[in-house]
Amino acid sequence: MADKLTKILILNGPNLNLLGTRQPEIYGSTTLADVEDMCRTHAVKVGAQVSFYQSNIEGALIDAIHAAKGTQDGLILNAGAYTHTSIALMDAVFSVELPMVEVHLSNVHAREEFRHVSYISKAAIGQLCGFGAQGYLFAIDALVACHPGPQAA
Ligand code: CA2
Repeated sequence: MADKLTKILILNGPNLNLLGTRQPEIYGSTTLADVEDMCRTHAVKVGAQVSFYQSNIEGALIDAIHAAKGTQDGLILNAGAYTHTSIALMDAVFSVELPMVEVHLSNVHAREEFRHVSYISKAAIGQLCGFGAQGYLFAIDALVACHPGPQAA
């Protein structure tokens, strides 16, 4: 039973530790701890096992992506502002050859032009944005749907 679970690492980048404390009109009033609780609850329902990592440091996020190879079935990545700048994070995702879903709380395409560019998207199986914290739950569903079960092996 345990090996049927889709193991997902949920990564959050710079400033997302401040979620729920400022700019609620853009990012909502849910804290990162709340988001993690929502993901844990949802994961149990859909057959996933989730773990979490947040860092404000680009290299630390890259190390976490590298460490996911061979231990995780997929990644969910909200790279924060690194989304729009980081070729290094994009390369890290390509290097581990794991399905990755890009998530943003806000609809980045309806915001400033510099947020319309995403290096992360080039390495993603898909992008979810504008759904607030719910986007992480949709991303879990997407990875569970992509993960080949025993019947597909
Ligand atoms: O919408 C998203 O999830 C973003 O990834 C959030 C990033 C932003 O740079 C991206 O363009 C879109 C910013 C995260 C900042 O989070 C804060 C949360 C609360 C208070 C202040 C910042």
